[in-house]
Amino acid sequence: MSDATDPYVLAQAAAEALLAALGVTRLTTAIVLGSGWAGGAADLPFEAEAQLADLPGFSKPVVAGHGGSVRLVRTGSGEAAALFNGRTHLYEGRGVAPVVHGVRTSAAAGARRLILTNGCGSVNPALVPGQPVLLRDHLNLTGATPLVGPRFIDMTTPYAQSLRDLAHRVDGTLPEGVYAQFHGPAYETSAEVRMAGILGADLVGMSTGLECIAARELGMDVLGISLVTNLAAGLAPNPLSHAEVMQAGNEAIPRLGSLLRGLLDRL
Ligand code: 8IG
Repeated sequence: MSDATDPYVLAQAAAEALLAALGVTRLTTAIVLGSGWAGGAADLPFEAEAQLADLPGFSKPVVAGHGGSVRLVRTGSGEAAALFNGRTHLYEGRGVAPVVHGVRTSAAAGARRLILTNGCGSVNPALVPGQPVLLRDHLNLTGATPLVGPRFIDMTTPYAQSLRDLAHRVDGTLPEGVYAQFHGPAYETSAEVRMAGILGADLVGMSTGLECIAARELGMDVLGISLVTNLAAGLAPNPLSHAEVMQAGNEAIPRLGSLLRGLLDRL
């Protein structure tokens, strides 16, 4: 593979551009905001902002409600954290490398921890719309992987216990669940939702798992938090709509805001 197309080399170039745009020399933390999370993060004070489309290897997100910027925010101990508003999804058809480019860029910029958030459907009737859920594990049902070649990384504990403990200290009521990543963009059939439940999933979505794999390869500690925005297909009386997803996000804004603030404060 030539340097020009090596995703790790591209991430290094993007990291240099990102650090220059944000005016810092390194990051310690990256946070990716998924569907429904932007409102919760809107009030976090930030010191600088860059447009993703201006950085090597990034393109503008295509979904309404998925922004295209990255902000510099501070942890409680004053460390630099990059807050990515929006992500590239596998269903956009650009391949896996663009899906994990933000993760690799963050790692190349020094980040050792990654907080991945998403909006998702619930397969578990106890997890209702508006509920944030910590990921305990995931099922990668995409048939894809960001890793190429003999990169036999350990995935026994994809989501760091230390970061889950931290999140439980922020909010002692947070449940944990297993997230199944589907390729999308179609939502699941009722049979696929039943399948996911039988396989051990509590949540279904279209992100996060592949990014977690890319982060683990680079030694990052990962925290995954899903916002349940809808009951998975077949569990609700009405068909799924993107409007319902946005509405659940809007109603959860205060809770997601204090969760993000509480996590950052403790880092
Ligand atoms: I937001 O019900 C959101 N994203 N696969 N299924 C899948 N992805 C989702 C869902 C859902 N809700």
